[in-house]
Amino acid sequence: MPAKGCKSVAVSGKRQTLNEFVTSAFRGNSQYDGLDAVISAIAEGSRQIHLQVQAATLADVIGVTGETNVQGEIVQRLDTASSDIFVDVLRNSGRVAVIGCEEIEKPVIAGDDEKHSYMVLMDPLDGSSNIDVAVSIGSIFGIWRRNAGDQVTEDSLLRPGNEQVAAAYVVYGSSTIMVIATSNNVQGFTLDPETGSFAITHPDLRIPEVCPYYSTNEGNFKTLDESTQRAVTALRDTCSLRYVGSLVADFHRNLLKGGIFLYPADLNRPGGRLRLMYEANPLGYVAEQAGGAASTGRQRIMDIMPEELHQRTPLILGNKDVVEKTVAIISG
Ligand code: AHM
Ligand code: MG
Repeated sequence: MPAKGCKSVAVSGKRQTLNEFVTSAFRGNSQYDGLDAVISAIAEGSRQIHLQVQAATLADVIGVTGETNVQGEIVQRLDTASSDIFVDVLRNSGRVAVIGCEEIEKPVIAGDDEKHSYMVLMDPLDGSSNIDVAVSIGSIFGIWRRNAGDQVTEDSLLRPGNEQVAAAYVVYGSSTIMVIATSNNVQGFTLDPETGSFAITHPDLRIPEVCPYYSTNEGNFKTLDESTQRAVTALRDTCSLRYVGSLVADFHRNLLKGGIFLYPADLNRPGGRLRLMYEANPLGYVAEQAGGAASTGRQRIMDIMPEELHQRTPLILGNKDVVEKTVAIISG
């Protein structure tokens, strides 16, 4: 209930809801058959996580679990809760055959009859270092179609980003926003906390042609090779720095305002820091469908043939022209 004197704000009004959107965009379209159930499941999981994020300190979900995940990183309680929630809702959608997750070493096989026609790779809680300091965090999803008739195995997920049929992310920030991309189509929805449903607020997103911002961890500058240092120096001359430290929040900011995100390879992380399958591929897909680009500095992210579920990659992501100029300097 709102505090005395505060009016509750219903944001959805007469806007198209996410349910209406997925029903009209995907249902009855054989290319996207069943995708409405997958997206609705993600929306339901995000709604639950939004509530936990809002009440994090009070609900005792902040803190470490005492375990390390498959990346050797400290697992926050909210990481585990988010992973459990999304595995549950995706499994219950009845349309997902297999789930790959940052927090789970092996793929989770959810079903293999022909209705289970999608494969989802996810970072259920991106930006873990920002959980306990009330800074934006998020969830990221790449969605592939399963080859009809193929048996579902642990290797089924090892497919390149260019075969994704959709991708989505959620930012839990000053508001909770879900962005969904399919071929040449990127739509943003905001959660109405009053009703628990998402309503369209950012239709037909395109990354701006201007690129006023760059986002990178400047603290790593001295560990970059010489050509990457030159690329970052060039960005310093033309852009302002904005770095949240949650990939999904940095990317979302750049998608709305114009910008480029870089987590290149460096001396300490020769293979890069971020994960190919559930960070770079999905956000690379969203960027490309919105007119942007994603590269390792040598190769288009979408063209990488994955070798393992949790592999890392350098990532340069955002405004197409500026990504291309940056890649030219790095590889030049
Ligand atoms: P996480 O998925 O465990 O949260 O880690 C990934 C995060 C990204 O969100 C962010 O871009 C990056 O790590 C920040 O790394 P750094 O602290 O080295 O700048
Ligand atoms: Mg992450």
